[in-house]
Amino acid sequence: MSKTIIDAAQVEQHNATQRAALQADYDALGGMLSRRGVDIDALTAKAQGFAVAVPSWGVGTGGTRFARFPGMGEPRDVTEKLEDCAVIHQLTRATPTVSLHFPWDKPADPKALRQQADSLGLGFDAVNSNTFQDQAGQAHSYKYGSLTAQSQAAREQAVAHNIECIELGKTLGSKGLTVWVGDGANFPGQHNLRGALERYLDSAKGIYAALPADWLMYIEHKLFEPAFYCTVIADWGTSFAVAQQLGEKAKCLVDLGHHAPNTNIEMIVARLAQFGKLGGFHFNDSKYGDDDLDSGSIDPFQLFLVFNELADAAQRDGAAFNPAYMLDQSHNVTDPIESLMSSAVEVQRAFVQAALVDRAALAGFQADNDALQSAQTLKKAFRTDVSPILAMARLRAGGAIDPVAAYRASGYRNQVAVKRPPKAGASGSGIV
Ligand code: PSV
Ligand code: MN
Repeated sequence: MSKTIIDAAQVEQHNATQRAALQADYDALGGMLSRRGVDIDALTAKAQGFAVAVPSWGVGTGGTRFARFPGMGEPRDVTEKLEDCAVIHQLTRATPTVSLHFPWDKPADPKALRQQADSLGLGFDAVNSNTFQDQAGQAHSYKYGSLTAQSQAAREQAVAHNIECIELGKTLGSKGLTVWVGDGANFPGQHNLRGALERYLDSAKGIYAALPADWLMYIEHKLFEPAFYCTVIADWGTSFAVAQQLGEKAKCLVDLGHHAPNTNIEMIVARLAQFGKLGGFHFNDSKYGDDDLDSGSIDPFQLFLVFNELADAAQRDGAAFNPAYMLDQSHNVTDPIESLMSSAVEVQRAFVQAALVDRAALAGFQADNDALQSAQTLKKAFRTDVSPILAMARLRAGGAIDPVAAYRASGYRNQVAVKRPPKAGASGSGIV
């Protein structure tokens, strides 16, 4: 039995105050769904099987390019980050893994970190490399790129860092490496567009060669920022071409914020799934660009449509279809634990709503060219308030009926604020 950070009796006390109301809501929804031929308990069991990884960097206040306003009791190192991640999983029961970012989270003793995670009932999802920043004492700067740099020494250093991430990940029990580079150009003519991608491919092959047999390499694309004229891996087409060139263990990672506004992301998801290259997601939401807002906070319908494609792919491809679900958010005005819990629940909500789509009816309407009823079939699932299913899934798995309320009632933030005094000079800018 893993250790709980918040006293289990406190969570139980919170649940006791809401249990009867939840049961009434659950029974009402169950009756409504049974008239649609849906067994609510089967759906709740499905919800219990859902999991999304928490980004270690999400439990601190991210900040923007302009400033960072730290919150109380922020984790000061990776062990404290794991404690916060354990709280998120304890209350939501939907986040059993953590995605680490190196060198931000480089542990002094990787084995000890794995033991800490084990004792908290956590595991590790994909590890992330960082060649978008220079680290203290680094021999070669990434100012003009990393995997695509003109400097061979900088490229080799970036490849070596990714291989080091794989080695750390192996000790931690991770099974994947996510590679995102900010490489690109700010001026037309600054890069030879083809030459930069050739250098990327050459470097990426060096990383790919170091992947263990049961690992995946996730290639994450991003439209712009920090490069503002062109980014080397800017879109899913480039990501797909790279993944094809590298081989079976290379797949594409879709960060929802890394597209132009109004891009049809669900179609990108469908395309990548069709050709066996959908590796996974960084879930978040956005209004303008890579805003890293809480999942489902701006466009929950888009999130649902993404999961609708995932449900379709799962039905077609069965167990072989198993993309990695991760959050990637930056919190500036909320308690990061509350935001991450809410986001995990929103992603799980989209997953359950997509499971409610009557796929046979939809296929029939599509075959009849009945556009209106096809759209209504999706809307019917999307409009169903599955909150009681999500709450019951948490309750049955030992979590909190209302994670944010239980978290606030626990006083966790105030307790860690005492244990974790702010570091001098901890404000400033940047996501770190
Ligand atoms: C880049 O914007 C990104 O989405 C990548 O996943 C990074 O690893 C992450 O954000 C953290 O900066
Ligand atoms: Mn990302």
